[in-house]
Amino acid sequence: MTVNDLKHKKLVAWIEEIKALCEPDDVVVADGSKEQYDALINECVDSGLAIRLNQEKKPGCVLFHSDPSDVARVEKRTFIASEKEEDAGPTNNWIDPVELKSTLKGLYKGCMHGRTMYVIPFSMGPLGSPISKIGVEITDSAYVVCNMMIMTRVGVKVLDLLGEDGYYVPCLHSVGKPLENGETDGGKWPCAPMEHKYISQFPETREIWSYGSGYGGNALLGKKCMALRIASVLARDEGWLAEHMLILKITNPEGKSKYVTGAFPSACGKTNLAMLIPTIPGWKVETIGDDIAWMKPGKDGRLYAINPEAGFFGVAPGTSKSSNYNALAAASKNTIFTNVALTEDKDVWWEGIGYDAPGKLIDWNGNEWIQDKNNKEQKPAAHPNSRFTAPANQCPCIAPEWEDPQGVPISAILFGGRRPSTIPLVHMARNWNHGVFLGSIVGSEVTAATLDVKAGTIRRDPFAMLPFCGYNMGDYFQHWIDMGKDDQEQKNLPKIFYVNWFRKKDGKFVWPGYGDNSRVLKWIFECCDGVAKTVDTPIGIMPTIDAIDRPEGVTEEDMKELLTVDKAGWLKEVEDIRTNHYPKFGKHLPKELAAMLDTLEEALRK
Ligand code: GTP
Ligand code: SPV
Ligand code: MN
Repeated sequence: MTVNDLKHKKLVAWIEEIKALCEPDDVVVADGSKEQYDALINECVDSGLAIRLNQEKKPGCVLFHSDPSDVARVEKRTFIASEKEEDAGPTNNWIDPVELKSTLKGLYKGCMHGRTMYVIPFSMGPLGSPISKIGVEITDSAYVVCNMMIMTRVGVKVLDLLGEDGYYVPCLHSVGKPLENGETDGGKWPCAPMEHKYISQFPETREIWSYGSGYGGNALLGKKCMALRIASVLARDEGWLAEHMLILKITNPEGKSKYVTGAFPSACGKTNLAMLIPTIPGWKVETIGDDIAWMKPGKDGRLYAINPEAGFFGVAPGTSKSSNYNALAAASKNTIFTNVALTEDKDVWWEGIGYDAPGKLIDWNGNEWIQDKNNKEQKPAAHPNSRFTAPANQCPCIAPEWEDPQGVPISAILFGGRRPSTIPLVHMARNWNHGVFLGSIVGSEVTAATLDVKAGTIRRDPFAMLPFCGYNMGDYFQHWIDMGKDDQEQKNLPKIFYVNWFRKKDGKFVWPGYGDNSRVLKWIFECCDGVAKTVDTPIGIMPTIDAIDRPEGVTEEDMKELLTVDKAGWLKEVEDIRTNHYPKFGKHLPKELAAMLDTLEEALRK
């Protein structure tokens, strides 16, 4: 498809403008067809950028190895370019939009030399749903086009919906590596050096300009840039919520179902929870989404959620038959792998796949790699943030209603992170505002999903949205408070919980996690029905010690540790929030949250 086939005048004008700026060799429109996808993948294979995997073991699958400098989101190079710095708030990087556009135009000038410019019309959310939004990404990366074809709904149907004058969010992307006449990438992943990478959001004009990276959330602009950073701004203005949340459906042995969303920071277990196989008999979990939820109030006062994505961009390491059977099944065909290791028979392997490396591997850097289990210092064969891009409809546990344009009604919202101490396995907020308080204080160990912040350190990541909120985080807290102003007691709004699967003792996880998290989901289910065994504590409502069935290997002693309020630890928490976290927001911090902190401290000191 070419630009001549397009009927949308404004879109055509934008494409011409970008073409004149970036100077590509040619322009191709993504029509969403399998033929086009296959042809693009073939090009990547022929040019040496991708390796076709063993078609018996992994039909329709390929493997890409990125540049070693381009392996995850780059938070220090991510910008919210609002007109006023205050509107970006204390947690975002800010550059004046006029200045940033001028810098970027300098970089974009001629940046697509020797490359094809692709135009990708895409829908976040089921086509035509009242909750969905349309975007158009311009990119010079075939890898990005193929990933977008899995992660979003792409092509002619979207153009039909747009018509001649429909609204779309313009998303501009370049890997930032122009080619000289006759030069090729020579099988090397193209990207720009760190200081030239810019992942820019312009919240007032609702534009995305990304430069210099070809990886994940930096480059697949429908995902974090549009469905979270720009969408969070739209959500604030239009009265809904755009969140970094999984959506699951849970059904009890009597056949009664509820829908639950959960916000955990990157690489903290959303995909795993969304697809878990319960270890308690008779219970069933199905998936609606694994990373992003858009929630809108319905006429009945309940919150209805859709998954704006159409695929999973999931963390590979740690994914095994026993930890996440469903993710493996979803990624068993028609999947793009990035930065995992390659076996001799052209299959994939990664740390935590559930079996030893079968012979000699090629690691994610392209080097020979032989497993040495005695060498604790051995570098991993797969990058810790290596990923699979798999179509959601290939997931065996995808819920039949996952594309319902109306969304699904949410009963519970979970917050959580990786906390080796202090935070118990689960507690429930007393009311909506208390739940917002819990979301606002979430802390977590940083993971490999972020390139430029040291992994392992604990940082506050409110609502798991720290890198994804498109405006002042204090105003975002206020927006959450406002969403609950008429329903504090949560007659219709979801109940809110704080969970922690990551408590450690002697360096080992105390709670087995994964499928056993269903035991906690069961208690949450019972809380929603008002039939759970609960006890009131200074931090909120908790399960009694016998309310949650103990999994194998968890002693009564462990359970006590998981479910006791660590008063000293929580007082340290309060202190940190009071001195380091909340003051950042200044007058933007809702007074309700400051009051919640006082109430918590009083209760802990009693
Ligand atoms: P993003 O895609 O980056 O947003 O990550 P995510 O939140 O979807 O995380 P994911 O489910 O991919 O899990 C990340 C890592 O945490 C994987 O290595 C998992 O094996 C591990 N993990 C997930 N759930 C649990 C759990 O319940 N317990 C423990 N110990 N590890 C878990
Ligand atoms: C995350 O980091 O939260 C992800 C991966 O889901 S990325 O799409 O790269 O943002
Ligand atoms: Mn994520």
